Amino acid sequence: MEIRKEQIENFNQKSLRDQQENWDFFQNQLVKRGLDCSAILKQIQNLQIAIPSWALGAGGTRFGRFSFGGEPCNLEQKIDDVGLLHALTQSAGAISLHIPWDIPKDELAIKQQAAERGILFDAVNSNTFQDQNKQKHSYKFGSLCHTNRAVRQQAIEHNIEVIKYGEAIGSKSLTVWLADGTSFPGQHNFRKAFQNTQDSLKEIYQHMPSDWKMFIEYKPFEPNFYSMVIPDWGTSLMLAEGCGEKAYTLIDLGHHLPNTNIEQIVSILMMKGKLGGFHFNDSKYSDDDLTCGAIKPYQLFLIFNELVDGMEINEAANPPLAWMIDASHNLKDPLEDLMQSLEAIREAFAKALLIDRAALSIAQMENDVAQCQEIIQQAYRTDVRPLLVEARRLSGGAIDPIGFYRQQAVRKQLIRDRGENVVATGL
Ligand SMILES: [Mn+2]
Repeated sequence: MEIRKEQIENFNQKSLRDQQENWDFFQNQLVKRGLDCSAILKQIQNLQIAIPSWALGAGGTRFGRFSFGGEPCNLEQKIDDVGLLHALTQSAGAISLHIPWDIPKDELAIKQQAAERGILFDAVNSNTFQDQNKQKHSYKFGSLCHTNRAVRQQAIEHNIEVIKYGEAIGSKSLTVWLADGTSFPGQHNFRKAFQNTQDSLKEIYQHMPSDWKMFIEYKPFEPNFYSMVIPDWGTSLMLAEGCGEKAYTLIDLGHHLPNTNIEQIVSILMMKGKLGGFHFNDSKYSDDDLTCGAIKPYQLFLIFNELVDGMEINEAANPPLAWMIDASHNLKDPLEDLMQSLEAIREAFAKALLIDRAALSIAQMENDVAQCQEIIQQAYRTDVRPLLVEARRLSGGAIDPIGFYRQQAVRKQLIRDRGENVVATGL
């Protein structure tokens, strides 16, 4: 289904006056602080977050999966869903494909369908963490790190194939996440596993077009519980540097041990020009894949503080980042959940843009610790919702996307069109 512009405009009518009042009040606050409203508004409008093709259906846990009804069961329907999200929020202008779950069959038609909805193709993701039908060698004991050269070669060739699919649809980057690791001490020779992985990545890297980037994602544990070949940002950075200048580290918020200072990692990687991409989600314990901002919104803001700092101060060093939501939806309607995530990301970004960086720098130089906190929290405590709504409204989106979605009973229509018992591809 498609949402027409007039539908959104009609829906917005009833809250236009309230929004105007809120926006006037907000603008006054910003002017008093000496901030440039129109520049900030533009930055919010320009922030586009990719939706992964595997996040549009119900996610499962290893104990079970509960379907929703109306889930997209092919790539075309997934692009439709992202189109719907983008029409309402004006901030989901990209989709990230997972191969082989979502192989484009008719690339031209897929590209055209996406273009009509204002959707670009973000990074393509390879999958060597499960075995596919008719696959010759198993990844049970690893892929790019495997002790057997033939298994490594098969995994390398899969990644090269993913690059080819990506090229055909206009992607410009490859994300590699490996489940490779061990669950028992002694199972691996750590050095050999690392070296095999480095050599395999180098070979994949050689097959990337010159305007492509490779993102290397890390994770401390799971599915393996004793060691992972790429457990942390340091290892990812070493591998990226070993490959070359087009290889970067990718941070997934859920891929850290509890209480890791992720914002510090962001800061240092950006200083080195080696932060390539970002996967957003939230968690209480580990890789919980919950809605962004649902558990630790202050941490998300502090991360954006460093991202904004890195983008503004260090613009030349670090290339533009690839943003993506990497969450899973076990309880909520995936589309509503994604709208909540998009809004939490925009909120953290907007608040980070309000930080008085010149004053913060002075307070830091003077070691005025209380003042540093005052400056940071002054921005954090600002209610930026009128700004988020205004940016979305000006771009043609809904003042209240979830309100629109519910009023129009979109999920009901999707169930009517696609059926109650359909299951999206993915985990
Ligand atoms: Mn991820």
